[in-house]
Amino acid sequence: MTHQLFATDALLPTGWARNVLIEWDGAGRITQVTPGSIAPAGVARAPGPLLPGMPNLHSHAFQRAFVGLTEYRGQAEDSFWSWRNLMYRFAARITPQALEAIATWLYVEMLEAGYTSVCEFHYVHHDQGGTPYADDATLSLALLRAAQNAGMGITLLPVLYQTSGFGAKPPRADQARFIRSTDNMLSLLERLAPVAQAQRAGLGLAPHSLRAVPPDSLMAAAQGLAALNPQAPIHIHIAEQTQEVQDCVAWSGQRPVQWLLDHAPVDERWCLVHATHMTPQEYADAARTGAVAGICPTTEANLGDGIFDMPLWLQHGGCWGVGSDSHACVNAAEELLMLEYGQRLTLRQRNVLATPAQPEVATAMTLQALQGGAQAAGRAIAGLAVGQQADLVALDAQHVALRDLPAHSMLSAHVFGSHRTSAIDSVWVAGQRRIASGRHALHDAAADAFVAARSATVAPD
Ligand code: NGQ
Ligand code: ZN
Repeated sequence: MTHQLFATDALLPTGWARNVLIEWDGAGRITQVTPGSIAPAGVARAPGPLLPGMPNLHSHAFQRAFVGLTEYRGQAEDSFWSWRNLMYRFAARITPQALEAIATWLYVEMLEAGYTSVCEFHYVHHDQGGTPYADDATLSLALLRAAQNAGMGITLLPVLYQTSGFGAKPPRADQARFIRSTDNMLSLLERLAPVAQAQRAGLGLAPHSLRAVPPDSLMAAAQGLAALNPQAPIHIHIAEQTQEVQDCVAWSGQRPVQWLLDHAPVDERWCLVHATHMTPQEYADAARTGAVAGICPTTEANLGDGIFDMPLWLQHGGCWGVGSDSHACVNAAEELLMLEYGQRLTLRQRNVLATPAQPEVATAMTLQALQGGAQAAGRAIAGLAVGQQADLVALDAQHVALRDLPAHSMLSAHVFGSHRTSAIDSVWVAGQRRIASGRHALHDAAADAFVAARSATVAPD
């Protein structure tokens, strides 16, 4: 059966087009995109500009539950590392039920905010004592169920975590829930593969970082994954903090990105999350591999990481996408805003990420983040084109912030306007409408379950 949607303005991979008829099949795959059409009688019409759904390329779902609870000074100089100690305390308390409730609400929020797919970088594997659950895949399955419940597209990336620092330092006690051997990880992936396939989820692997995965394990895991699926995505945290760059140099004589490029088969399957601290040579070499730079602007700001040099990355032809990571903010538009503002503040310029083809910054960023996000997800979610999944976001052209503006300015107003109410009206994932009039059908129930799960998780011992 064919489904149709007509949009007066739609953002196609090549830019804005008028009077676009989009058609998709029963599996939610786009079969036709026809600009310059005449709306068929009775066809469903988008209530405003139609955008491609944005992939969120980096999420640790459980972290949504303690937003607001680490924003106080705990020592003379707080840092990423002091935040991490607090974060581990929450990670230690998560139960399977709480994780499912937190992730379900998070994915509802994401859908309402314009994300249609998420890469879940999932590392809390075992029970609170660090013992595997009777079903070793318990927490992975909780995340897949949450995505299924919310109707969110997902690429699950179970995380390999083995050490607490470079040079195979043994894990800390508060990392016990994360630890798996490489063989055990590959068995988990085999166990998850049919489940993921049944819900059309992607499945890949995330070696957590060079701090957490020794070289032998990294190579064995990458080989094992390729044997299961040669196209499967591989995501890694790479150079987020200057401390880890220094530690990597002390260990190997090389910086993390340089080390990774010299020792691992980095290519288009890879997503380098927080490649924040690179030399100009590393920018050039990493971009050339075709790997995606995973940028998490609001989390990187929240954690005091640093600013990615996007003009330099683009100059070398690098691709990129955005993630909401710790979920200090869950809003695709605000991630783009923060990214552009970081560049403006650094360079003291305006409209830094505009391109000659797309002078409107919000349009240029949306299309680029879409391509990189889809590549990192390893799924056919690269926008309004035949063969891609019908992941669609319709803005509300009657929203006061948008009304009577040209379509491309509506997207700019949406991204740069920070309105009190969202200008997103409808969202479809694989052709199924999940958001109508700005709301998900599970909004209230999922919010209540989230609040209960948060209270149970953050309650003092
Ligand atoms: C994470 N988050 O895995 O949740 C990490 C903190 C680490 C970010 N890197 C843990 N933003 O890097 O050791
Ligand atoms: Zn992360």
